[in-house]
Amino acid sequence: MTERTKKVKMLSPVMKRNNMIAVQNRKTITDSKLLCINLISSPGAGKTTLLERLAERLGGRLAVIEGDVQTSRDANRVNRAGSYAFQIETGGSCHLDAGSVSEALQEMKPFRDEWEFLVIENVGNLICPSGYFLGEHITAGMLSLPEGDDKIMKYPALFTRIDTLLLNKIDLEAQLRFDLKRAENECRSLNPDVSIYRISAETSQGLDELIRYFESERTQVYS
Ligand SMILES: Nc1nc2c(ncn2[C@@H]2O[C@H](COP(=O)(O)OP(=O)(O)OP(=O)(O)O)[C@@H](O)[C@H]2O)c(=O)[nH]1
Ligand SMILES: [Mg+2]
Repeated sequence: MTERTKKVKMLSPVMKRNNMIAVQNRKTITDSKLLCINLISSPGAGKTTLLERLAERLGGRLAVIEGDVQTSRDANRVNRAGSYAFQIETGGSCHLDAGSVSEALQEMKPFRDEWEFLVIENVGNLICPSGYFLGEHITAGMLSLPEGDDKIMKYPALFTRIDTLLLNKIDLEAQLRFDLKRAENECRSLNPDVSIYRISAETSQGLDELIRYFESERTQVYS
């Protein structure tokens, strides 16, 4: 037996257990008619800044689970911007799994009636979070322009899996050599059904359209 074969055998029960808990998470989330989005990007792409802008607009309609290795800084930022946020500190793990989200959901109970959207900000990383289903309705991958337009093909596991690509920091387009069409075409070549939004969490460009998309997805899920 090769090392590679052994590794697959060891991982398989872990993923099976993760997926079983994720299905329970989905039930908890849908029982309260929340639309859940798992937001994944590299560190610093702008996930929390986007959540701050969404919190300013959605206020009590938005609940957030923050995943970080350490500190409650991101949950504090979202709270200050006007929405509920629960912080998970993974203590070293480079991604959230369904079990940690399940524990967070239990701590968050009772859910507030006004909540419509639950965004889970995953730990900043383009590799590890892509393997773990958390129970979300939408898996969103964010790529920010300063990271470079070549990243989609370099991290295909994530960009193949996502439902939605958020190209953030569009306000910096003039200063950077980032070919938006290249990134979009490469993502569509991996993932033909992906929906793509060009946004700036800094200036709020594109956020009205993004919120309309989340609202329409929620209506579709619960109609
Ligand atoms: N110019 C510009 N800067 C942005 C934008 N969005 C975020 N930033 C900046 O990018 C930096 C990182 O933003 P965060 O929102 O903390 O990034 P993050 O993805 O939450 O980072 P981690 O939680 O550490 O993974 C901050 O200095 C933000 O002000 C944007 O749309 N345009
Ligand atoms: Mg953050």
